[in-house]
Order: sequence, then C-alpha cells, then structure tokens
Amino acid sequence: MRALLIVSVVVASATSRTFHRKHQPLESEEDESSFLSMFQAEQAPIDPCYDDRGTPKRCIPDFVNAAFSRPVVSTSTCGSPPTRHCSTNADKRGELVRTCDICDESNAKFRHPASFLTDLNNPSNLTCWMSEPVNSPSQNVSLTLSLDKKYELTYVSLSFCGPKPDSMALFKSSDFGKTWQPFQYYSSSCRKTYGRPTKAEITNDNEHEALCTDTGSIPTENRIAFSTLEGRPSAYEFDTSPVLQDWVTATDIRVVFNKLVNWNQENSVEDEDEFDSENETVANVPLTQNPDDGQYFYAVSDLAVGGRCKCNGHASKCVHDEDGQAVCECRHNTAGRDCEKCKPFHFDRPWARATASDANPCVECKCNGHARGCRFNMELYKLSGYRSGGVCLKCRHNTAGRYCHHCKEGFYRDHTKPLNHKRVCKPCECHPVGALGRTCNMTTGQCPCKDGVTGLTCNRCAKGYQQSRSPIAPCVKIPQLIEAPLMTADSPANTDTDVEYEDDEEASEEEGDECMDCQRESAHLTFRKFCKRDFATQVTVQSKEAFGDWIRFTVLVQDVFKWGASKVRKGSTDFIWVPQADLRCKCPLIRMKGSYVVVGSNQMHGGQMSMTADRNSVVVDHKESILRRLKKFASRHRRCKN
Ligand SMILES: *[C@@H]1O[C@H](CO)[C@@H](O)[C@H](O)[C@H]1NC(C)=O
Ligand SMILES: *[C@@H]1O[C@H](CO)[C@@H](O)[C@H](O)[C@H]1NC(C)=O
Ligand SMILES: *[C@@H]1O[C@H](CO)[C@@H](O)[C@H](O)[C@H]1NC(C)=O
Ligand SMILES: CC(=O)N[C@H]1CO[C@H](CO)[C@@H](O)[C@@H]1O
Ligand SMILES: [Ca+2]
Repeated sequence: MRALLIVSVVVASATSRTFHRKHQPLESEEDESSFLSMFQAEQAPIDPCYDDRGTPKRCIPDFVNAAFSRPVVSTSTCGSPPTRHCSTNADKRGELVRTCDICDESNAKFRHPASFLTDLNNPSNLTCWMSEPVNSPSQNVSLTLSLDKKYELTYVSLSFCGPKPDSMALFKSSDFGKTWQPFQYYSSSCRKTYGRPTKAEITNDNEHEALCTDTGSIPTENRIAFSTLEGRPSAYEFDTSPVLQDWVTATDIRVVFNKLVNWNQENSVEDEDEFDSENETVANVPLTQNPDDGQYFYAVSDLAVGGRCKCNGHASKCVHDEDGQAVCECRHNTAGRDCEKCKPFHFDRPWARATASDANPCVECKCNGHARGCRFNMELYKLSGYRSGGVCLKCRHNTAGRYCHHCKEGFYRDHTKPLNHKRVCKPCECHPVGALGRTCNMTTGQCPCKDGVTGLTCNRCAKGYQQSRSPIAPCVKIPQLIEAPLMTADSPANTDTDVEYEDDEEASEEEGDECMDCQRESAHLTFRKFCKRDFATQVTVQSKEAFGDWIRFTVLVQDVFKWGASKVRKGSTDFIWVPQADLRCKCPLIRMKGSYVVVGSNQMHGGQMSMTADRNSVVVDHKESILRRLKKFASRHRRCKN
C-alpha cells in the first residue's frame, strides 16, 4: 500500500514543467537507486537494458506526462460567439468568491481553447479550457486525448478552474479509439447517474472494472486524480498480472462530464451574488445573454496523464520512427511498436514481458547458418523442457532438420567441415547399378547396396561374390552349384559391364590366402613344371559340363608337346577336367573359346585317364612366345630329373 500512496502524493504535486523540462521520473514506483542511475547514465551512456556484463535486464522508459502538448478534442469550447462566465470559488481563507470571465475566441486575451488543457502548467499563470455555457446541468461535454502509442498509465488527473463537476466518467481505449472501456466514474450519485455502487470492493475478480466514487466536495481541492492501480490487489504482483497490465494500458483517454453540479446545492450558492471588484471590467463587457445564464460551464486548467511509454520491459526509451510515429527502441531481440513480439529469426523461445527477475529476451533460432527464417513451435518447446522451440525454415546448402543440422535426402555429412560450412553436405555418390537408390546414409554417406555389393558407393562385389553382367544382381554368389556364372558363355568373367567392379580390398586380402598365390603359380610356366607334369598341350575351349565337384571342358587339341599316359592327339577333341573349387579361385583361369597352353597331370575320370588341370597346373593364354618356350622345353625334356 505504501508504494501506491506515494504515487498519489506525487500526482498531487507534479506539474507538467517538471516532467518535461528535466525528463526525470518523478513517481516512486522505482526506488531511489533507479532515479540516481539516471545521472550515472548521463556520464557514461550505458544501455539500461543490459547489465555491465552484457546480460539482458528489464528496462523501462522514463515516467512522463503523456498528455503534455498533445492535442485534445473537445465537444464544446467557448468563444464563438463570445460568452460571459461566472463562477463561485473558495478563496485562500475558505470564503466564497464569485469571479466572472469573458470567453472570446477572436481575442487572444480571452481565448480558452482545448490546447490550454495540455500546455505548460504554470501555477502562477493558469491557462484554462472552458466549455460553452451549458443550458442544463446534465448536458454532456467530453474531452478526448490521443496518445498515439500504447502507454502504461499510473494516473489521470484533471485540475479545474472552477468548481469540480458533480458527475464525470473517465474512459480509455487501448486500440487507438476503436473501442472504449470505462476507467473510473465520479459522482455524488453513483447509483443514480451511472448505475454503480458508490463504495465497491475491488477484489481479485474485478480488478479490471471501473469503480464509482464521490469526488468529495472539498471546495479548496480543485483537482481530481485517478490512480490506476490504487486499491487493486494484484498491484503488488504487477509483473505477473496480465489483467492489470492490460488495465493500465491505454492509447487514448476520454473524459466525459455528465453533470456540472448537484443542482439543488448550487442553487443556494447562486444566491450569494458576490462579484470581485478587479473583474468588473470583464463583467461590464456587454453580453447578449443575462450574466447569470453563463454560470454553468466546465473549466479545466490541466489534463495530465502520468505513465510510461509501453515497451514491456524491453526498451528504455521511445523515439519517433521515419514516419514520425512514436515507437519503442526495442532491445532484447524484440520488435514492434511496443516490443510486443520477437524480432525476425528470434523465435527459439516464446515472447514474454521482461520482469524484475528475468528479462525474457527473445532468442535467436539455431540454424547453423543455413536458414534465414524460423518459426516457434510450442510442442517442441515443451518437449525440450522449455529450452528451445525454434524450427528453421527453408534450410539451405542441402541441409535439413529443425536446426538445419543434418543433410537432406541424397546428401551426406562431410565430417571434415564444421556444421556451419556451406559445403558440409555432399551429394551421395551411389553407384547407378550397385546401389538400390540414390539416397545414402546422411551421416556416413553409405549407399544402400544391392545383395552382394559393398563399398560406400556400392561399387564393389562383397567377399564371396563375383561380378555378373546383370544390372539387377551385379554381384552374385560364387557358385557352389553346377552352373558357374563365371563360365557361362554369355558372361565371361572380367568382361566389360556397366560397372567397373573393383575387388573388395578386404575380401581380396583374405582371398589372397587361398587364391592369389595359386593364380600366380598357375600362370607361371617353368621347365621344372614342364618336367613334373604329365602332359603339355595347346587347346581351344569349346564347351563345358559339370560332374559333381568337377567341370569337364571339351577342348579341341591344337598341339601336343608332352602326353604321358593319356592318348592325346593333335587335332582331336578331348576333355580337360578341372575341380570347381580351383576354378572359383581362377586357378586355373579358363574362358570359353579361349585358346590355352595347358601343362597338367593325368587323372582317372569315368574310367579313363584324362587331362586334368587344377591349382598345381599351368594354364596360360596361347602366345607365340609361350609356344616357342614349350617347343624348347620339349626338345630338352630328356634333361628332366626324375
Ligand atoms: C500566461 O500564459 C499565457 C498563455 O501562455 C500568456 O499569453 C501570458 O503572457 C501569460 N501571462 C503571464 C503573466 O505570464
Ligand atoms: C450524457 O451521458 C449519459 C451517460 O453516458 C447519457 O445517459 C445521457 O443520455 C447523455 N446526455 C446527453 C444529453 O447526451
Ligand atoms: C546411418 O549410419 C549410422 C552409423 O552407422 C547409423 O547409426 C544410422 O542408423 C544410419 N542411419 C540410417 C537412416 O540408416
Ligand atoms: C480577484 C480575481 O478574482 N481576479 C480575477 C480576474 O479575472 C482574471 C482572469 O480574467 C483572473 O486571473 C483573476 O484572478
Ligand atoms: Ca493549462
């Protein structure tokens, strides 16, 4: 209660001059330290919206008389035609004194325009607005003041030049005059005039309702001040009371005078016809009306509206923008005329008014430099434990996700680059034949490979698989069964396909153990081997057939260099038997229609001694140089050691 009482006292003593000449907060909503900090701010211009470590803190514009020098629209102003106004007031000793005045719009000395309501309020030279004489005590006159900006008001006060009116209402608009809401009623007959009880209790439930009070007919007191928060329970939790925050918010103020005097009371005063000698010249001005007719009028010397430009705790001052509009100079990443929203790209947390304990700054969305827009999502914000609710919009640089923190489909993360790098996402390089699709794992770049295919881009056959010509199954299991695709006529191994499949490094290393050495050996012809093996022929492969673990090649014998126990004839068709397991290792390597020099051993097959080629045999492409060597070996074969 103490804080609000102080407000009332200040209201009573404040003048327009002090508000505006020094531009200091006069009211005491804030403690003295904020008053003193104003002067510190003048020495070293620090931003009051941040502390000395740069942490955001609540800041508010100076307390001002928002009405000062603003135009007031009146429904009735005297002076055209000139009129005579008389009123009876109490003087300093409390004695009633009747004074009369003239109102003439065309004479600068006798003007009483509405602008006098908000001019500099000099107590030693009061300037008064006066209404036209009212013909009946219930004729309404209203004054409308537009603040052109949302303010949070502490009080509205009216200083009268004559007697206070008997009944008047204060209204406010918070939407620039579209709708109006009663702020306060004053009347000696609240129930009768406004249909409201005189002494209503303000509870937590009706804090946003206007009350009606008697102005109290203290003749010496010619001021009415309405304190917006006085007596409202939540005033002490103003920070957390949206109801009261709305209650004190206004863009326009309207005063409606509904009844000048309590008619019966005034009649008795009227009888004391006491004129002040000094004002006789005025009284002598010829008037068209009976002097007494002019005694009913409203006269106000000052309309003051104490408050702060509404910036929701996010600005320390209001300025004029390019269009001349009053706007808050928003801090804490807020925006809008009243800092009532977050500025673009700062939607990671919901907007909130700053409080004494938390400045509630708006927080930039985290998009790793890949997006320029974002929006707030309440669900995600809740899920994050009220930490982050921003969702980046239109992630660029092939990124995707809430924070543009992973790569979009068809791209994968280049881990050598920081997340905010423009080229952090590389296109997947999935092999058109080896991969199942064009989308790779966004973190590893691994393409989805077809069965038997391996490698980051699916460009190799996996261990135990070999290349086929089929684009559907580019790698097939090395045959355990009869039909060895390696040997099919239309699929010779190592023939060009769309894919150039390299051997899997790992696989070939392992295969090396079983296959590599034998491959080298089986292609290497030496005199020693010529001696050890049973036969040496030159053949052309014609067809093949499987018999259990064996493949039987039908060959045309081109030449014979050594024959051992089998009866191989030059020019005849014969068989060469090869174990399937060795063929799989390409030891020996035999292609259909190929022409080879074969140096091998004779073994029994189907009851006959037959040419046999296994991993210990030599099978080499038929070449002139090889044939020459063989002929040489043959001529020397007597030198073979047994
Ligand atoms: C009083 O105020 C009026 C209007 O501002 C001005 O014209 C007049 O000179 C003032 N009179 C004195 C005595 O200051
Ligand atoms: C004056 O205002 C009161 C209250 O708003 C209304 O009831 C009354 O009709 C008005 N009187 C005139 C003459 O407009
Ligand atoms: C991508 O690879 C990582 C690491 O191997 C794995 O944890 C993740 O599940 C993969 N993502 C998809 C979509 O397969
Ligand atoms: C004594 C007295 O009331 N004098 C008044 C005469 O009228 C002028 C205005 O015209 C007032 O300012 C004086 O106070
Ligand atoms: Ca004035």
